[in-house]
Amino acid sequence: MLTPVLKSLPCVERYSGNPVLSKDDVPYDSALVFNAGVIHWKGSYAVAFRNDYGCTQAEWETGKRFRGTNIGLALSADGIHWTVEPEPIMELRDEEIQRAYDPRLTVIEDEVYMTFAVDTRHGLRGGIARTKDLKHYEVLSMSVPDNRNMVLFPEKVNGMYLRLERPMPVYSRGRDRFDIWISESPDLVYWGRPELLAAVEDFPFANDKIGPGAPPVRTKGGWLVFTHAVDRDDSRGKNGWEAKWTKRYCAGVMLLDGDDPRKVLGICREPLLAPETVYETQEGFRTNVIFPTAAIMQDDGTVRIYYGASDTVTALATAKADDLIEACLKGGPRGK
Ligand code: BMA
Repeated sequence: MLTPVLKSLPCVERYSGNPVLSKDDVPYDSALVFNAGVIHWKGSYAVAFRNDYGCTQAEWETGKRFRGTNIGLALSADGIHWTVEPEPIMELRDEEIQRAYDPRLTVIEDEVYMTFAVDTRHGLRGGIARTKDLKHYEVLSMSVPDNRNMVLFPEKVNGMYLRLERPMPVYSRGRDRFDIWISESPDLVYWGRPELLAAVEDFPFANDKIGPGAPPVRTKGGWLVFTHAVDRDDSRGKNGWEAKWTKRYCAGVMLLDGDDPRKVLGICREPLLAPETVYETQEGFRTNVIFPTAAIMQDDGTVRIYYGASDTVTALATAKADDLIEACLKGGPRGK
């Protein structure tokens, strides 16, 4: 177990059948199936997942590496049991772009959007695309480098689209110290009025970086925002396939004002989910990674939280929205 020992909030329950999606469900070349966007749309659940392919753990140990990354699509009546489409839906690769990954899905005014990270020869960029059928995507915008982990709000606020994003300022903050920003757009193409929303220091269990995880969820208490929050300890050694993996990713949660999402009402000061189970701490490509990428409110006030576990499989946990709101309010707003 990594130190300091971190524990998940008692109000969060992992689904006993985890993982809900893995390479065994995928009918094409697949090794790691994780960091997946999920929506409930037109009466069924849809998941767009990251699929790294072309290398097993045994092959990795002989020096082989993944051949590529694509994005797959699966549909489900219950959000738990999935049928994966026969072919991947997206793979971006050309002279400039190396790969697109970590898709998040959002429905805004009945249109479906995907945000995704893009590795390019000139830096990491955040993309936004629109789809009519979940299978074909029109790219609307790509940020300047280095920016990653973009999520869209499912509603416009004061006529503007809103996004959370995570730029990576490498000169000004000493070492990795990456925070969550909010910005707005009239058309999802031109983005402006950026403002710092929450910083690493606001999450006491992180010392490295935070990032928006799932597109925000509206509740009667405000917007719930699920984040990842990373602590790094360079004395940590082998945690997964690589010789050294020194970071631990927990899930965090914060609450934004329902009318003015630029206002943070509270930040939970403990991890929502810390790596604890076998599939989070023992098995997989990079262990001790919990990377939330989707959250869906159920009719009974429960929130389903989908997350990548160990960069290898997709898992599910649930919590009552009221308990999460209480945990955020207890933590209080961020200090200025
Ligand atoms: C981040 C991203 C995620 C990944 C995480 C842990 O920087 O690359 O896709 O889940 O690292 O490896």
